[in-house]
Amino acid sequence: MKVAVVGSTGMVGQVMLKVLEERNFPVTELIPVASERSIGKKVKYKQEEYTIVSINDAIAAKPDIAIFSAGGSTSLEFAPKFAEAGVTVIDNSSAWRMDPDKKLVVPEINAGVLTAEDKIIANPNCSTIQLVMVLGPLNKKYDLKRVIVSTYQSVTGTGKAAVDQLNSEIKGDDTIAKVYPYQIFKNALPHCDVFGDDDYTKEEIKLMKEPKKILGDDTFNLTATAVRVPVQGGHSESVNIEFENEFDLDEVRKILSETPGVIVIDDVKNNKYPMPLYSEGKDEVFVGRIRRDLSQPKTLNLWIVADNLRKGAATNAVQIAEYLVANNLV
Ligand code: 11C
Repeated sequence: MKVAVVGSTGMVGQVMLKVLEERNFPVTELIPVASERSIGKKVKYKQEEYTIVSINDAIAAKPDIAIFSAGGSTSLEFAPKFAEAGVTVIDNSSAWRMDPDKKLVVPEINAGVLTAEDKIIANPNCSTIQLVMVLGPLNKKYDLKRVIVSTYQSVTGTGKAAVDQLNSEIKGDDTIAKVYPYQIFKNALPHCDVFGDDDYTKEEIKLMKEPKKILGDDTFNLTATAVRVPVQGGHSESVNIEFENEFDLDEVRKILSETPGVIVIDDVKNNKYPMPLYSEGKDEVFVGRIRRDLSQPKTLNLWIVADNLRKGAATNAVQIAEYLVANNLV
């Protein structure tokens, strides 16, 4: 496969290259793409250096697959141009996710919706991916009624400048330009992405809409509060799930343990539960603190953690590419 990585110098782009390499994706030619100022620079892939090219040169090179992580406006402008050239685009931005003609895919949950006709495929938001990895199998068994999710999101979700802000604040250096409206070190900001007219942030709206599309089910209600915390390893989520049907806690643990890509860490007597520090660099979604909501029947509380740059972005995109290759859809 000839593979273009658009946004190859960004935080997610760099992890894309790492994940393609680690998973031994059948890359016959790598075409790294980045903004004007990076053209001509090199990126490393499998011990070799590849020269960064312009996005138009990448289209002219006609890759089989282009994995985009370059922001919504680049995706809106260029994904259709790649698609017209016959390239299958896997797009990590929010540009196409809710477009009714585009598939929004978490392979373990809904890869079956993909066909060879899908030329622009959307990769969901990071906090959505880890949520649906848990909601999907439980919905099948118990039927979701209402979900309340509160997130604790890593600064890596905002990008390198946010990581730099946190690290500067830890060192007591206050001279760096701030990405967030407030200090993030020693703080928690109930503010991920921008606020809309409805007083929800864009991140919260993504969390409320994307799971229904991925699960192909809009019969349940979902509400979200997204919070940025001074953490780097991954996003965490406290999730309250009300089902239509009664559940058994041991069965819930069994279902989740048997879900590919999910690891249950739930042994509170020994202080074992998922944490972002230990999810960093891992491809799985970790779930723990699985317990009944004592305030009402048929309701579960749990805690989900995943590396937002891996399963939340790069790994999920590469898994989509793997599925396309394995099923001759590209
Ligand atoms: C965050 N979830 O942590 C965001 C980053 O729509 O793909 C990814 C934004 C997106 O701020």
